[in-house]
Amino acid sequence: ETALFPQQVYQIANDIRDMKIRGAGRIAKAAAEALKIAAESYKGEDLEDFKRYIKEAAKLLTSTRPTAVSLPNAVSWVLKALNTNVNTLQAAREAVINQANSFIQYADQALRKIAEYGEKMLRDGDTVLTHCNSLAAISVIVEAHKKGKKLHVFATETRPMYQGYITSEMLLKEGVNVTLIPESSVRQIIRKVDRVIVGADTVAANGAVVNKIGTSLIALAAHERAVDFFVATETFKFSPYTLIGDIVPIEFRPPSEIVGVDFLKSHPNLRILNPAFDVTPPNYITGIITELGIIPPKAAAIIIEEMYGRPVISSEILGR
Ligand code: RUB
Repeated sequence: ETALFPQQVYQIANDIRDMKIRGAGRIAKAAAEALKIAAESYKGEDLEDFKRYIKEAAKLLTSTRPTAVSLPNAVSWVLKALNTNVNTLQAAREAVINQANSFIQYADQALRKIAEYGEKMLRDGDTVLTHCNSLAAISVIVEAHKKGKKLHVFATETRPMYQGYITSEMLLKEGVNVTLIPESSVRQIIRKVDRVIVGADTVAANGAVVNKIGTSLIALAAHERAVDFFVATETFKFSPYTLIGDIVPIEFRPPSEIVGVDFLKSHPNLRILNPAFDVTPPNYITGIITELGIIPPKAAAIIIEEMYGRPVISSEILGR
């Protein structure tokens, strides 16, 4: 059987699943890129077949990881190309490629805006704590550093996959002072911290933020000492699905990420849970830094409505 998609498309899907490509923003951009590659290398000659093919590629990509809503949002953005009035294969192919490019461009611009707005939340001399590896959070820190603010950053290791190493390297490369800490030390370290800034995988309509496991414990520790807790995120991580009552699915990853295979084998009755994300309630969040401005978490539903429109209710139901 011959493969439906070019090898590169499967490669991107696998790299997202295996976390070689990771972080909600990067996953979204990679998915848009994959749809573009799929469109470019479509070999058939039929418009309807092309539409099915692109939707199949969309399904492959969104099935890779469940939690970050940036993934289905990016894919929907590109699939809009098929809803517009495209009557020929050539037009449909071009529309998909254009939509993919526009998403990637939007994502890059959004990060620059987030850096520009978020930078103002950090003051000269601040000690900042961040968790996991978020490009949005890092761009804020780096922008403040470039503006000449002297910062010190605590980066959590982020067990079990140690994304804190990536964060530390990125910040060191930009000349920012970094101290790596285990996340279990956060309640001890928080007394030295002026601001917490993290990224998001999904923002729910009620303003709750889903991010790397451990984020909500950090928020709790920050709340206890009234330390400002910011979330930096593009609006394509806001979930339109939560506005109509859907729950954000939390990804559980394999036990082998937590313990060695030998230990697992020698304790067959030991159960291991490895949730990859948790939920931070809105009242623990000072502000959400987006490319549209810095909003209180309670305004999340307004952003969702602005981006995706209100859920449609037929006039019949409304009785008008
Ligand atoms: C990554 C993670 C990041 C967000 C935001 O989890 O939780 O904080 O995705 O990142 P994982 P960004 O490593 O499991 O993908 O701001 O880069 O989108």
